[in-house]
Amino acid sequence: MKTRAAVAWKAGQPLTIEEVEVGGPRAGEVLVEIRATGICHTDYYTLSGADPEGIFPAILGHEGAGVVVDVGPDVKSLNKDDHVIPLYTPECRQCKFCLSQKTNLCQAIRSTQGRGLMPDATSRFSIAGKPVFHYMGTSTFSNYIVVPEIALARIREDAPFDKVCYIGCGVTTGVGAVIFTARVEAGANVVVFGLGGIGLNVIQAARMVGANRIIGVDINPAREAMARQFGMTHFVNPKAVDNVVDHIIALTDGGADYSFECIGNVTTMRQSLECCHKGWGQSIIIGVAAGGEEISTRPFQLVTGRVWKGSAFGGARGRTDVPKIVDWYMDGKLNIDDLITHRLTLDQINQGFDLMKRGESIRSVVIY
Ligand code: NAD
Ligand code: AHE
Ligand code: ZN
Repeated sequence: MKTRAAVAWKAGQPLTIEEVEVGGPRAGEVLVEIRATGICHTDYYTLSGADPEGIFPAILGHEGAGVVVDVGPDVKSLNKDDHVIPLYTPECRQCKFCLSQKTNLCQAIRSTQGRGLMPDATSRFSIAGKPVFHYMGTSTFSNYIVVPEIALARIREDAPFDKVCYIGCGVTTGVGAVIFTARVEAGANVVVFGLGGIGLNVIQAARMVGANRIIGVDINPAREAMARQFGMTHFVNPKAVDNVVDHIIALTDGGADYSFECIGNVTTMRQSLECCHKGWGQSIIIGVAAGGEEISTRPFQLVTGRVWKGSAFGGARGRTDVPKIVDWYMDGKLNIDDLITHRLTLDQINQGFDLMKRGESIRSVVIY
C-alpha cells in the first residue's frame, strides 16, 4: 500500500513529505495506522547527523499512537482495531535481558533495529523501488508503519491519540526514570537539569512520589513558569549563579538525593553527578550525548558514595508498563495536555523542529 510520510534524505536537511510504498506485515509483524506522533529531541539529534546509528534516507519518529490495521501470520496478542503505542524498546519476554528482570533493554531485535531494518533484515518502506530505512523500529513520521508484535503496547480505546502518543517516549522516559530507575522516595531532594519535554515529566513524577525540594536547572528562563506549574520548588539559571554545583549543594543541605540529566550535554552530566549528596546521591543520565563525547569526573566522587546510572525509556517494560502509564494519565495523575504546546499537520512537521531549536515548544504533536 501507499502511505504519506516525512522522509529524512540527508543529515541536517529538512524533511520532505513523500508518497512511500509500505510492504504488508510478515510473520510476527503488524500494520499500524499512526494517528498522532510527538517530535522528540532525539529525532532532531539523529537528523543533525550526530547519531552514530543515523542512516539515510530514513523515516524518523518514535513517539506515536495508532490503530492496528492488519496482522501478519503468527501474531497472537493483537487484533485489527486494537489501539497501540509503538515501542522503540520492545518487550519480547523471552530474551536473556527480559528474563533477567534487571533491565528493560530487550535485545530481541536491537541489532536490526539499529540498522534501520525489520527483524528479517529488510525494510518495509520504499520509494520508486529503492528502500527507505526504518528508525528506532517505529518510524512514526509515516501514517502507516509495520512493527514487530513485540514492539507494540496495547492501550485502552478511550485514550486520545493526540495526547497519549507522548507516552511513546517523553512521558514514559521522564516519569519512568523517577519511578522505575531511581525509585525516588517521598521526602527526597531532586534536581533536574533541562526543563524540556523530558525534564518536565521528571518534575511531575517527583512531585507525584512526594519529593521534598524539586530544583530545576535550565538556561532558558522561559521554562521556569511551566516547571513551577508541574512541581518545581526552586529554579536555577546557570548563567545567574557563580557555580551551579555549589549553589545546589547549598540549597539541598549537602547535595541532591537524586539528580536527572535531561539535556545530553557532558558538562551538565558532570555537574549533575557532582551536585549529589556524599554517601548516597544518585545521578541518572537520560540525555543523549553526540557520538564521540565522553563523560568525566574525579573517581573520588564515586569512591565517596555518589552513583552514576543511566536510564533508557525510563526503565519501563513497554508492553507491561505503558498501558499503566496511559491509565495514570486517564485517571488525572499525570498532566500531558499542558506539555503539548503545538499541534501540527504532517506538512508542517519541519516547523516542529524549528520550534524545538528555538526553545519555544515543549512538545509539538503531528496529527494525521
Ligand atoms: P528539549 O529540547 O525539549 O529540552 C532540553 C532542555 O535543556 C531545554 O529546556 C534547554 O533549554 C535545556 N538546556 C540546553 N542546554 C542547557 C544547558 N547547558 N544547561 C541547562 N539547560 C540546558 O529536549 P527533550 O526532548 O526534553 O530531550 C532531552 C534529552 O533527553 C535529549 O538529549 C534527548 O535525546 C534525550 N532523551 C533520552 C531518552 C532516553 O530514553 N534516555 C528519551 C528521550 C529523550
Ligand atoms: N543511536 C543512538 C542511541 C541513542 C539512545 O541512547 N537512545 C535511547 C532512546 S532516546 C529516545 O528519545 C535508548 O533507548 N537507548 C538504548 C538503545 O538501545 O539505543 C546513539 O547515540 O548511538
Ligand atoms: Zn524520544
